[in-house]
Amino acid sequence: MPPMYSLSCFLGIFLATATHCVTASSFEACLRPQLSPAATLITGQSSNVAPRWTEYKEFSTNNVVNASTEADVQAAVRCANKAGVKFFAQSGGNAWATTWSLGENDVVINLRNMNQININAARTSIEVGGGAIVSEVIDAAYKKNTQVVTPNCNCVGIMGAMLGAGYSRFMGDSGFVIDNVLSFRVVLASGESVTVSPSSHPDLWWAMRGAGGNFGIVVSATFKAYPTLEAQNGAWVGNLVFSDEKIEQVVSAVNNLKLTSKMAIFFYFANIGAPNYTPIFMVTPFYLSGGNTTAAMAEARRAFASVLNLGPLEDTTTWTPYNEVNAGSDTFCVSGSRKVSYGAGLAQLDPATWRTIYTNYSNFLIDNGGDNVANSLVLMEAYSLQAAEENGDFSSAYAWRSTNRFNTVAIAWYTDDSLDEAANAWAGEVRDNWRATSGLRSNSTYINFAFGDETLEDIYGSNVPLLRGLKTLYDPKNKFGQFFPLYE
Ligand SMILES: Cc1cc2nc3c(=O)[nH]c(=O)nc-3n(C[C@H](O)[C@H](O)[C@H](O)COP(=O)(O)OP(=O)(O)OC[C@H]3O[C@@H](n4cnc5c(N)ncnc54)[C@H](O)[C@@H]3O)c2cc1C
Ligand SMILES: *[C@@H]1O[C@H](CO)[C@@H](O)[C@H](O)[C@H]1NC(C)=O
Ligand SMILES: *[C@@H]1O[C@H](CO)[C@@H](O)[C@H](O)[C@H]1NC(C)=O
Ligand SMILES: *[C@@H]1O[C@H](CO)[C@@H](O)[C@H](O)[C@H]1NC(C)=O
Ligand SMILES: CC(=O)N[C@H]1CO[C@H](CO)[C@@H](O)[C@@H]1O
Repeated sequence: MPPMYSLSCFLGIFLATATHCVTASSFEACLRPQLSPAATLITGQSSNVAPRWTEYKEFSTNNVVNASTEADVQAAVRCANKAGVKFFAQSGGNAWATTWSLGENDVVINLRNMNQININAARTSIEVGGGAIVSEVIDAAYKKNTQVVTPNCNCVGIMGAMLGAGYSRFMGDSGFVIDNVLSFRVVLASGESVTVSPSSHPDLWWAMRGAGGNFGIVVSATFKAYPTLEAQNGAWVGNLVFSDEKIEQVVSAVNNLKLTSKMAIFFYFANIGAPNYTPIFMVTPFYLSGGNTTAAMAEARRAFASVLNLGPLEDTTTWTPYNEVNAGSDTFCVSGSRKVSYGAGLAQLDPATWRTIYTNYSNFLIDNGGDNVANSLVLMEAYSLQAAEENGDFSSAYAWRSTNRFNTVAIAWYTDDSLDEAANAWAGEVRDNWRATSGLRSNSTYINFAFGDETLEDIYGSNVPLLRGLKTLYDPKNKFGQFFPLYE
């Protein structure tokens, strides 16, 4: 083999003439004999896994390992290390940040088929495979009349969300997804597997719950589950459509709303399409109600009276079973297209800022031909942080547990890459607007909502030095270097 080949592989340069790089084929030769019967290694240019949520800055690798067992994941990590190629663990495929540096010869370890779910007899704990997504966990829990704290969109990978914190409308009584995990099995950078829990590798237990992408691959995890009755396994949820004239009043009411443990509230600017592309202003309240009864509905409406009293044009709120609560956001889950997404955390909602954002969003739609960017949207989410705060700011590496009362994201959604510049300009300006009136001392952004250009302090806060120390201990060569890496 000419030395040129291995050098180009090392540099990650794509050579059209080289059918197989030395490093790539040595990865294959190393891994194939070790894979379990149900696992597959897919190589070549058509080997990309199913489209990721966004194609913007999407990576493309020629090696995908469909892992099936913990040993498959260990072997993939060890062989990648041996061959000198980078690897990336994927479960739901939704992360939108632009921090990747994967090349053609690198490896995706696809965990998606490791989606086994076991609920214990008491229905108080659930063991979940490293590639399971939200809908799979909810469907299993619903059948057993129990509830699990999961993200609000069916397509999201449980572990992908959990490693950053995991916001959920069900979190008011029990905290983030990271507050509900009991232990996890992790493959480290060396290929060694360990159990991580409060009593086993407590340093990783702290670090992985907030900065998890830097330390290991979770092959399974056990979470708390909350038994309930079928008739009570659900929530009051729906859409309130407001006239845009009420933006200031509604924003102010949401800002002043005290979110008790059963409550959550989102609002959106979305596009209703041709001919005017006038944005719609929609609010989606959520109340963890005690079933489909008149009394429970009245309790939910009382909790949101300050918003409901502002007179929505449309109100579709209704009791919804647990396994259908996320259905309203299924359109948000659709993969493919370019989705340039800039997020920010806020301590307050400033009505004038939201007016500016509404106007600029409207202009963005019109200036870019409406239909070309039709699914673009602006989103605000507010959760009850009651239980999360009780656990204390230092209980995990997630730095913004009690400071980010609101999480926001502006998403430019389109297919034509000639719109990249306009998309970044618009969504970036929305983020500037949010940051300027956030009420926070720093630009504190939830890792899973961040764009990718943030500083490490924006993401990890004052935990950066401690996390870097642990990174040196567990991953000195920065093998887990694809998602907001603590080292360049
Ligand atoms: C439609 C949509 C809805 C969302 N809703 C919510 C929400 O309600 N609450 C919330 O908190 N966030 C939400 N998010 C953000 C979400 O948490 C992030 O996009 C998250 O990174 C997605 O994880 P994934 O497994 O789907 O994606 P992936 O791209 O597969 O993974 C994300 C990151 O986690 C790593 N990773 C994935 N699985 C593992 C594993 N088993 N072990 C180690 N590393 C792993 C990957 O390497 C990558 O760095 C949403 C995002 C989208 C697109
Ligand atoms: C690999 O797994 C994905 C699911 O993530 C599946 O769609 C694909 O068909 C699998 N490929 C092979 C060759 O098994
Ligand atoms: C809730 O109760 C109302 C009134 O009894 C009924 O019309 C509706 O179908 C019920 N909803 C669900 C999801 O069961
Ligand atoms: C926050 O980000 C804005 C740009 O969006 C920047 O001007 C400002 O200096 C940043 N604030 C801090 C404290 O770094
Ligand atoms: C790009 C764009 O339209 N920006 C505008 C957003 O709104 C503010 C306030 O109205 C204007 O000053 C910006 O020019």
